[in-house]
Amino acid sequence: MKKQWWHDKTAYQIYPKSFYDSNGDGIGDISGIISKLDYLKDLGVDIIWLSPVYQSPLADQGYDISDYYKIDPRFGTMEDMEELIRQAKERDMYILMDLVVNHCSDEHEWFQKACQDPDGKYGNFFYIKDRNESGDLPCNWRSYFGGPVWDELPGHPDKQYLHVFHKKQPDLNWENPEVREEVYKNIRWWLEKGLGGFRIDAIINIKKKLPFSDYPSDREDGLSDIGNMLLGAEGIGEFLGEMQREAFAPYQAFTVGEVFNLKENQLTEFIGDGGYFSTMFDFEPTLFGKSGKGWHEARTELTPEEYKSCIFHSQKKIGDAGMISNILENHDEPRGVSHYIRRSDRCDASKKLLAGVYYMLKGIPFIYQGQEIGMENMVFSSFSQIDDVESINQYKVAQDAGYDEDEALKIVSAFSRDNARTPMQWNASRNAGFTDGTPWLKVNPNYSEINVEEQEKREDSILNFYRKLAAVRKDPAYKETLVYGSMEPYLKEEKNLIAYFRKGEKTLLVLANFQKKPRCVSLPGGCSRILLDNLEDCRQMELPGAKVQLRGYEYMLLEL
Ligand code: ISL
Ligand code: CA
Repeated sequence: MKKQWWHDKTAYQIYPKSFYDSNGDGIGDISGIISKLDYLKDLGVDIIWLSPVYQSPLADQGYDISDYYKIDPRFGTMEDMEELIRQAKERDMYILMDLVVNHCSDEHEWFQKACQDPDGKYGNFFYIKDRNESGDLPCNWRSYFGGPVWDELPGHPDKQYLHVFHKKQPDLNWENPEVREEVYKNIRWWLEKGLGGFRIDAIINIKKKLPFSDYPSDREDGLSDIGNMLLGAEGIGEFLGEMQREAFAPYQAFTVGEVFNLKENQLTEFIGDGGYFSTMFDFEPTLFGKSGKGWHEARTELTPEEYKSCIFHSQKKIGDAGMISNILENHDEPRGVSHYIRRSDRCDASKKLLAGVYYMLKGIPFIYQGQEIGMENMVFSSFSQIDDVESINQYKVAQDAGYDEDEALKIVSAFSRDNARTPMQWNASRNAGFTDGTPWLKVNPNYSEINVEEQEKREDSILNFYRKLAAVRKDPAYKETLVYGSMEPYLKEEKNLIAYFRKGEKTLLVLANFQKKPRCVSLPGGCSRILLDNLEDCRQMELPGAKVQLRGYEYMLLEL
């Protein structure tokens, strides 16, 4: 693997609307982010990805952009954004924006013009089809947020347009070179401003299998999961390669792809040397136990064995092909500690253990806001507390599948994207210190126990453990091993133990006793140093001999 500037970095995702509100309107903003840069620097963060802050009607919380060159006034101004980039740079940090170019907003000028004149230049920026006499849709694909991907083109009852997400997110026609040029122009414009790069949204969807055709239906609605179409769509590489050459490469931009449904053997093409992206997320644990049927059929609270098999499998698959990025959660997923640790075992120790396991894997660690203090899923007591479009759809999907309202609410609660979108918990004062006003989304009531201020003060807090993880990864003595060393499982068959080596200049061993019961583990050789322990100040610990005794949920990082 050719070494790159981003390989040894630690990244952090901010969901701006819920991070920190500087002016009391209940909505987090860019000034709020600027005021927390030192906090992030202290956490060992080098790269900050902002979920969208562009001008948007916020139908999908900013993933529906109506002007790619403007900042939404609710988040601040262009000057704020420039100030953020400048202040980050001063601290040796990089800012990433979200690149949402599979679709734009139906309020974007391009779509408005397409509605005015579907046969003109902007009609070809989208996928617009005439309605035929029988009223059949051009194809039976199901949009990600429910219902057909086709909707009537406003003002044109005889025409329909394609949207694989919400109907306020019309898909851009990437087959049209003018669209692609507009996208690259925008990317270069932002990189010129000194942006570090982008997180690339839902990118696999830009290549459609054409001409439009039906796939076998997989639910009673007669529609077919988009994944079926994506399997047959060939040639995305031409678009991505072009974007890389025309827009990213000249700036050495860091890019992280949100890539689902990747075909086998495409890994090197995507993230190998000279690949389309610098890296992409590993979604194997995220996707485990989910099906196209809906959240009612998805697994919650994965067992340690299931989590282990996901991470071991993907680490092996990736090997040295490229640099992956590892996550426990993001703005679309439940909180990692709620998803991967069973309720009865959720505590500081188990949360730190989970952090230590994923952070030391090969790849770039991404921390999602609040993860570093062990924020948990929300308990939703009524459907009216849910804001997210996907949750609203899944509530209906569960009821269509025969669940009653209470059951449907439970199902949606486990997966709702709002779990991760509740405001960041800064302190124990009103609204968790997120805002002086009324927060746009209810604060998780557990903020009086789980908050940054409390954890700042406590040496053994989750927050301080995250700082220690970052410090080890940055330590010149271990950096080469942790960034480029191989990852090899150890005692894989031992139930509720997650253990693996990182082998490079040094040999390191991660041991995680993922259960309440203590256990004894034999070491493969002598241990020369304990680098981390989640239950103890490791500097005061005695070096283990041939065996190490682990308490319930104890985590150790050893140098052999
Ligand atoms: O393909 C999926 C899972 O297999 C979908 O979950 C989909 O790719 C994913 O929802 C894409 O998410 C991103 O784009 C959406 C936006 O709502 C999400 O917040 C964003 O992360 C549309 O822009
Ligand atoms: Ca605000």
